[in-house]
Amino acid sequence: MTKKEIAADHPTWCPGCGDFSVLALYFKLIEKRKMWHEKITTVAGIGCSSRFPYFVQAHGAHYIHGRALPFASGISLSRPDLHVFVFGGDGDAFSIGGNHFNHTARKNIKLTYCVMDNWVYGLTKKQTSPTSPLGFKSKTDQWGAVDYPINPMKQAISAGATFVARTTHTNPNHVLQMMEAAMDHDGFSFIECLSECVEFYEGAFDASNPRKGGVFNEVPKTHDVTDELAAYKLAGEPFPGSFGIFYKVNKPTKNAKEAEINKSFQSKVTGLKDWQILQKNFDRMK
Ligand SMILES: Cc1ncc(C[n+]2csc(CCOP(=O)(O)OP(=O)(O)O)c2C)c(N)n1
Ligand code: SF4
Ligand SMILES: [Mg+2]
Repeated sequence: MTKKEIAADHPTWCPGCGDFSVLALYFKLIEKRKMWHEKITTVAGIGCSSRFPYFVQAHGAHYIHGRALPFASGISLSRPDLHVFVFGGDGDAFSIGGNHFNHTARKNIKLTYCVMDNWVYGLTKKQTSPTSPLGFKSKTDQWGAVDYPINPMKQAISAGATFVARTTHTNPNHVLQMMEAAMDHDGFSFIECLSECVEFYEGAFDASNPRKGGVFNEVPKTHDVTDELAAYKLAGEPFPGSFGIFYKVNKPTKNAKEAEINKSFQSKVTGLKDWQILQKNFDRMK
């Protein structure tokens, strides 16, 4: 597929929004990997960033706020031939969807979750999000945020995600690199992508952008991506921290485990029609 074939509606984001960059690189990924239309699944919750599936001409769903991951898990478990991509914001992922984030990570469901973190609720016009830094003035914290922000990288690692990476929309090559590596990972792959909200949090990530006088440091080459403690330490660096793959390990996925159960069960029901198998299950539950 080419970008021309895969682009749908014109994105409704504000001019200059970081989310444009993530979408452009998703198109690039699809082009580069020569993915077929019917093999692309793009799922999102609610938020500016979650409007993502509208702009992709392929299968996808703009689902309920914070519930993109359970919906995407169902697709991933029932359609092993698809790669499932989930896009969303920091509010969608870590506020209302915080519990699903932890559980999808620990279950190691094969999908790629890219959180476009802008440190604010953009769609609803500037409320404090779980990643807003202390002191951030918003409509919900007019004197400045008092709650300690969460650290998405630490949270992903401790929840059991098997691929954890960090990137920023101002470095397109790096975003693409992270998306490719995430897609190739057999398990739950999580990317925190800093994506500036130019409307409600302008300049939030300048310190990570060399064009704005900041620094973009890649994860040191000596870093062992299988070392959980080292990954956790990287995640604890003060902003702007490091960018790249913090953690990556191979563990059996829920997909593989369920496929195994299905295979062994199928031998017990050979010759039966689907509805008879279902009936058997209902009878068992009586
Ligand atoms: C159940 C429910 N609660 C609240 C809302 C209102 N709401 C819509 S988007 C959003 C937060 C969006 O923030 P984020 O996920 O960070 O996305 P962004 O717009 O910043 O990309 C909220 C609170 C909703 N749509 N549904
Ligand atoms: S409000 Fe912010 S996050 Fe939403 S489209 Fe505009 S710049 Fe992007
Ligand atoms: Mg946000």
